[in-house]
Amino acid sequence: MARHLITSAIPYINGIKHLGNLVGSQLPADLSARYLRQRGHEVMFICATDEHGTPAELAAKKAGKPVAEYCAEMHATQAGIAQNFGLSFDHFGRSSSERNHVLTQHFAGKLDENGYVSEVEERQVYSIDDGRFLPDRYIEGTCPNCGYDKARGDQCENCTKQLDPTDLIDPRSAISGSTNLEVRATKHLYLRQRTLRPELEAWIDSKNDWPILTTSIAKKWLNDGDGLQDRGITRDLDWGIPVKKGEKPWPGMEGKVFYVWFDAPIEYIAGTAECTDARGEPDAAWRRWWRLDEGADDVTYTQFMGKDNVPFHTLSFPATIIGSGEPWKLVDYIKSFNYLTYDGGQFSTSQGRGVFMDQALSILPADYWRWWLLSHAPESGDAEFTWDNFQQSVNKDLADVLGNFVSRITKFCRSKFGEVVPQGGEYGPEELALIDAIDARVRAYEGFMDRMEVRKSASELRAIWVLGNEYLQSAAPWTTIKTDEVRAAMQVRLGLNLIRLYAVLSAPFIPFAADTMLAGMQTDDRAWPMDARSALETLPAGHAFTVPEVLFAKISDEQRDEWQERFKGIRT
Ligand code: B3M
Ligand code: ZN
Repeated sequence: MARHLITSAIPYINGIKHLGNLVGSQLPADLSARYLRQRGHEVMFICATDEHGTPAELAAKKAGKPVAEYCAEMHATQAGIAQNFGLSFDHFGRSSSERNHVLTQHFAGKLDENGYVSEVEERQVYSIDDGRFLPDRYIEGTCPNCGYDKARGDQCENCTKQLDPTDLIDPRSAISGSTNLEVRATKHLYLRQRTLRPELEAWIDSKNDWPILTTSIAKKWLNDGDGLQDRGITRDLDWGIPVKKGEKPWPGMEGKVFYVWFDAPIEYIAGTAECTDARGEPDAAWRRWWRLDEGADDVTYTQFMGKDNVPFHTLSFPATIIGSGEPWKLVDYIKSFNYLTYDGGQFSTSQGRGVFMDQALSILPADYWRWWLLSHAPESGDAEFTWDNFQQSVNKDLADVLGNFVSRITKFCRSKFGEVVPQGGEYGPEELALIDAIDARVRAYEGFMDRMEVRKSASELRAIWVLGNEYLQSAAPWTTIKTDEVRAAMQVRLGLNLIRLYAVLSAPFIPFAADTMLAGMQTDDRAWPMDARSALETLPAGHAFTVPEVLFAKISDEQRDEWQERFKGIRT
């Protein structure tokens, strides 16, 4: 048994996330957490809402609510949706928590003590028409690196380059569109990432097992132009974590807050610290997940995120950790994802183009989405959601292959032997061949799951379902029973045990259907199969079961067309 710390990139608070956000971080992180728990490991799975910065302020303003109240409500909303999607966080925290305030100020204080913070008299963009300094992402303009004309002041989403607003060509306010901008002087703290470059480079170079996507982005920005840039870590905003050196005031920084990207990853740690144990007591042992001097050296830490988040997790956050000079755990493996596109274009939060998490659950149960999203995860390149593809995948994989298997075997047994597992005779060559094939595929499935190869895991799982269907088709107990009732009973016993085995293997992908299957088989034996032969003897002759409800309903052409129309854009 090993210990696994898993974090998902923490979603911004300003609104409900779309399926592209979900598949790029929270969902694959959940897949991994569920799998590792099932394999008997100790798992700490942390997510949270990312609550600071101007997006939160503006969204609250739009909703006509004080920002703290808006964030509290939206956190509850996001937490509820996450739960309905089966996201099995051990804790879903908030970056605005008291704990994160303290930890963020602590890190800033340590970085300063160690000489990694400098005060910079900065010229910053002030919007005269908006009456405020414009935070980075609320200045739009042309990217100096790639020429994209809607680059934001913090990052170009086209080429992923981290930017400073003053880098932009032809800047304008993204709040009002006004170009009536001027540059005013203000003082800010900078994290001297440049100084930490040798340590960061050595650390990144030591990670030769990371996905190419992660490493290539990390190296690109490590070696960008004249090298890694120092980053501003404070902002002129009201909402955020007040700038302090540990518990002490920071002279000259009164009224300023830390930059959202400085405090957000620290919430991974704060979120763990906010965890409560089974009795609802704070978990005093959280430090054993994070402090190398308190037991975290045997923790494997994996982060999940979309590719635009990679620079912050390979450079900025590690710079915070390393620069603190304290023995905090660094990430071991970063699983990053490309983008999911929607029906020939992008998901768009502002235009409501695509399917958002709440809408998805209002039309179909979570497992339908989980299965499609994970089996099409944008791992090696971008992936595209189309309603056609979704319909096919659900109807074939879930309804025809898995659902049909469960329904045929249980209904046949009920009609011939009643709702109990029949005895039957010994396995024949067909059954032994099936058992061998399952063993081989389960080992392959474990290999892909261990390496977090999401798509390959899904197709291996599907192949395991197919084995059962093919067996059932050729064994044909409905024919066997006419001449050899004992043999037919054995075939059915094997089939019922396969249902339990499928529930166990499929649970990381489709946890709700897995529960239904186990409930039908009237067992809670979720033991991972060490060898298929004994795993398929879990339900003995005489064990009662019930025929489960239809596991997966097919998506009709009418539904497909209606949904395609409904989600095409301009959400109100
Ligand atoms: N909230 C961006 C995003 O959701 C940001 C991630 C923070 S991870 C510490 O894509
Ligand atoms: Zn660019």
